[in-house]
Amino acid sequence: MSIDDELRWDGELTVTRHDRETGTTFVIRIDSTRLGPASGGTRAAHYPSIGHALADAGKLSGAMTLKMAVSDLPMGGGKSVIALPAPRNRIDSATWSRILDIHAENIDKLEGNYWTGPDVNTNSSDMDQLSRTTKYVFGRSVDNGGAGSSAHATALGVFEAMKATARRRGLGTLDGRKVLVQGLGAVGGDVVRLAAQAGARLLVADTDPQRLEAASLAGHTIVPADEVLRTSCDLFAPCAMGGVIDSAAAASIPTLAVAGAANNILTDAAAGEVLRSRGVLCAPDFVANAGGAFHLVGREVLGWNEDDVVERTRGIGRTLDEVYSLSEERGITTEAAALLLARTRLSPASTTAAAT
Ligand code: NAD
Ligand code: PPY
Repeated sequence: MSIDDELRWDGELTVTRHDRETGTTFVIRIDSTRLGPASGGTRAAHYPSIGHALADAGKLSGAMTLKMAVSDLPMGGGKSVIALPAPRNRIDSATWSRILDIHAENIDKLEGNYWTGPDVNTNSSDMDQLSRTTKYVFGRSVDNGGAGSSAHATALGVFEAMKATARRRGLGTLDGRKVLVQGLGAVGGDVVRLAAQAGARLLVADTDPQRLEAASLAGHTIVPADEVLRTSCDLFAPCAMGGVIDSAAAASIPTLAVAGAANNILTDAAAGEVLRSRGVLCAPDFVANAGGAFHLVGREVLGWNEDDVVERTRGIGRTLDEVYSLSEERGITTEAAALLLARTRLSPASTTAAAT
């Protein structure tokens, strides 16, 4: 993955900064401000190279543009990646605090063209700290005047996506269906709870033994993390990381449907084509996981209350129905159909953009 290739990205802006003292590289990518200020969370991770960090920020910010557009939210797409010198759990609190302060300075210099929020390895208390330096932050803790964690809303939206996808695939309700959830974190843990309440038989995988133990105590079946793509189920819900289904996995994964929280579940369009050719119905992630965006932007920009967030998040099932109908009518993948819907709103002729 070369930096030259990654810098030939055609989004609106890439900002990078390196902090020698902590060995951290900061990336902010603004993919689009067509519908409003760019927005998307801050992800902190240890990457193999700066090229990988740039690539991740680029793909994630593109997904945010599509998520905002398809969800009819007046925001653009952006994302921050903090490339750490070591995995997050090996960064001490003083170092982490310095990293957050530098990140906040970078965001502030963008003067509101980019608004951040929580993502993998950042949470509401990190947003609280960022907000001491910059105001362009969603998802501060409720005590600190913010909307708090977006995970519940995201999980509710994913649950709606699972139900709509199972129904459209001819599986009926989730009752009695085998649902495999990969990742039992803030979102996946809640998805498991909702699916179990709906009568699903849960198979679960995580790399964290404590999370597995809790799931086992709750009566769910544990699947080893490296067996996930070979485990038979009715519906697979990736709720850990992106890039889980490439063309090879798409050709063999023993499931009838896919709907999860992770951003960029498919590595590329070809993986979507392979799933389609096998009749595996896949919910585009930027539609399915928009509940968090409804929560953060709805509460902090649009003045919604919790009921409004729930109502809009439940609408994810209807948006997916629209996507699935379009995909059937045009004979295209569900991802391509969702892109069409998003791009209609992003097109210069659309009158729904904030700028018009
Ligand atoms: P999290 O960090 O709380 O949980 C992730 C879980 O996945 C952890 O329990 C981790 O141990 C597990 N995991 C990591 N690698 C794994 C592997 N190889 N196999 C199985 N489990 C593995 O994160 P989260 O907030 O629950 O988010 C989950 C996903 O949903 C992320 O990809 C995130 O980008 C996406 N997402 C989250 C939100 C939100 O509101 N939190 C919104 C949109 C999208
Ligand atoms: C995501 O949904 O992937 C996020 O990054 C969360 C988010 C959503 C909207 C604004 C800021 C962060």
